[in-house]
Amino acid sequence: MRIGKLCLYLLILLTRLYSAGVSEEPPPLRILYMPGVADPFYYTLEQGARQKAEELGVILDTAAYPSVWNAEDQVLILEAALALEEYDLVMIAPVATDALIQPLAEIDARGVKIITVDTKIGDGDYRVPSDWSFPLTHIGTDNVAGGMRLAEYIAEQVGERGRIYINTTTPDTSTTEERKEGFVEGIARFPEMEVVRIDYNGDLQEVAAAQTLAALQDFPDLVGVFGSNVFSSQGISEAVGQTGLSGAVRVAAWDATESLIEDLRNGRVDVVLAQKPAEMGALAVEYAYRALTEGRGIPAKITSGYLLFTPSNLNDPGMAQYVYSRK
Ligand code: T6T
Repeated sequence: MRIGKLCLYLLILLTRLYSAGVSEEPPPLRILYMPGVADPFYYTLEQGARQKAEELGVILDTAAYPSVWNAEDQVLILEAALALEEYDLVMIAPVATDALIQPLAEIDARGVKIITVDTKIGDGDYRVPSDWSFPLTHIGTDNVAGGMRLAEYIAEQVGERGRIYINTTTPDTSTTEERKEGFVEGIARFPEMEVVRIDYNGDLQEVAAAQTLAALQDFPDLVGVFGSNVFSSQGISEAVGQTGLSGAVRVAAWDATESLIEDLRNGRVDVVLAQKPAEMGALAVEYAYRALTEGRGIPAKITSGYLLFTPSNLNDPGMAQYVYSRK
């Protein structure tokens, strides 16, 4: 009889120990989002990430939005946010390919994983071991392809002939450099077309506007201009509008802010490339979850989509969803 009771007690004890062990849920994944600058693109990226985080039970915090595009500011804001809370992973749009390598490597060495969204560090290839191959993955637009597509569109608009101006941000912003390269390559396919000047605006709209006004004066026969991101394109649109050259000078804009879509509607801009920042944000959270919660392997590079807004599809019902949210 005593043996029977002993066995019963042992069985109860083992069951309780087993159920205690099994029922312990792993703590929720904690992700910190570090945007590049305060603008509708990064705000829309955050919206997509937040929606996916809610679906997966992930805790997502956002660091303060930098007011200007600057590596020192971004690192200071990032480190301040990391000092306040423990995170499993940082999803960041690094504002400089080289300056952010060391600060992010130190964070990675502290056990906080990194995913880059939109912009990259180093050459962006995280498969080949290097000083910058530590991020789990990169998620972003195919910027070279988008640049080439806009060049083709503008070439078609101007009869495949004439002089073109490009206004972009900084030489160490991976995305806008890729767009510029794609656009230049695209224009080079048309023997009667030529890029006559490329200006860097430091991601400041007022600088982009002033530079564009100067280019329009220096090259009165310009037939087209390309802006490689939100502040470049909005600055170009401002300048072309001021000079009354809308229509005479075709404008290829990058990023579907409400302002640029309005400019497309009023004829100041001829085509707008819309990235899918919400998709970018959602993919970053989803792949962080796959890697760190589910322990699955993930690709070193994931490409999110883009599409063109043109006067002919601007009012199509399905397009409104691709306009970036206002910050
Ligand atoms: O075009 C986006 C982003 O893709 C790029 O990396 C930097 O500029 C924007 O944030 C718009 O300001």
